[in-house]
Amino acid sequence: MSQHITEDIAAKLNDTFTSKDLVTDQDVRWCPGCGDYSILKQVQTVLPQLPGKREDIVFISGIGCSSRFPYYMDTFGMHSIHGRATAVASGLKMTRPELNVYIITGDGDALSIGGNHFIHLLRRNLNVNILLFNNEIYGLTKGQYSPTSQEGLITKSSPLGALDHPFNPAALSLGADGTFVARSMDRDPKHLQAMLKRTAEHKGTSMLEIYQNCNVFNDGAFFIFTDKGTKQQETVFVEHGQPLLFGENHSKGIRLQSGKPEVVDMTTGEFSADDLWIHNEQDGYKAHLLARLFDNPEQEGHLPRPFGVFYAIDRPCYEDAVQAQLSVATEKLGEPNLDKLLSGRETWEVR
Ligand SMILES: Cc1ncc(C[n+]2csc(CCOP(=O)(O)OP(=O)(O)O)c2C)c(N)n1
Ligand code: SF4
Repeated sequence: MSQHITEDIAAKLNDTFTSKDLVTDQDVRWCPGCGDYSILKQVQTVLPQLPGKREDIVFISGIGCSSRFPYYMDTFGMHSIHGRATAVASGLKMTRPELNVYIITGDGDALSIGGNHFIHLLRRNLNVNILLFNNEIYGLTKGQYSPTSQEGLITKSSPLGALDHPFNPAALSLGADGTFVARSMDRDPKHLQAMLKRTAEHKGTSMLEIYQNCNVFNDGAFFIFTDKGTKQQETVFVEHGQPLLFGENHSKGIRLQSGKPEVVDMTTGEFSADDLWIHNEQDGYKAHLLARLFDNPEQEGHLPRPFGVFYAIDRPCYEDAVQAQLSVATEKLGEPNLDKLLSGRETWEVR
């Protein structure tokens, strides 16, 4: 009886934790004012609200300022190698599918040196969460341009302006057949928390791109989307089943005319919500269109930048398929026997 009580209490303790339990004793080494602080705070706020034990959470990162994240989370974690958090997380998830695995990566880490691993993880659809901190710069190595830097950006490695055409991480993820693609920002804690919850709930690879201000090497890259003065005009927050409305008091809408997005004025009475593009997270074609609303916000006639869950569909996860295949093979051939395999009929002698 007393043993039962102890076990019950232990189970309860394991299941219950607060944000404070996730804070480590490490000195946080990000620059004061870095957007990473907000992301850390929102993750620490959201995780205790989700099902699952703290002991089952693992944060795996690559290399970069953002990749210091596991040091600041009192969970299991690993600061791995540049661009390879995806590979390490895949291996872990294959062998311990019950774990709740997060990949923390930067735009340089994920899309430059880790680009190949990134797309293959999305196509395989392992059940892991990617938090891609996009600051459009290499922060840790002191300000070289990255694969998401805007054309013409003056950096230490592009003193005359970057010539590269930038990646659009959401479009890239959809192109790699990702099953969950979303975007949020460091300076909107409420939205970021909501997106973190959706990311965690999705079974399959979730890719959450988070616009993150690097106030030292690329300050203000996203201010047009985050500042009170411009945010309403420059962003559209998409929600499943809801029309695409934006601007002050939802004064503007987006409709699709022959498959092309077009901004309409909602104040004249000419258009109602029924005329607008209704967001459907399961519509892959429209998700691609949404991800492509990626104009330069400085240009005349540009479309607002979308935030929210662009796409969320179910597709079997890789680790489940592997387990199923192993079960069939074991049923057919019996339990694997490594000794037998090694001492099979074909032998070699090394002299
Ligand atoms: C194999 C290898 N190549 C290059 C580097 C140098 N390096 C360290 S972090 C980094 C880029 C990090 O940029 P990003 O992923 O955008 O992260 P941030 O620091 O901006 O968070 C580079 C190139 C390295 N550590 N290892
Ligand atoms: S260099 Fe930029 S990304 Fe890195 S900690 Fe400083 S502000 Fe943050």
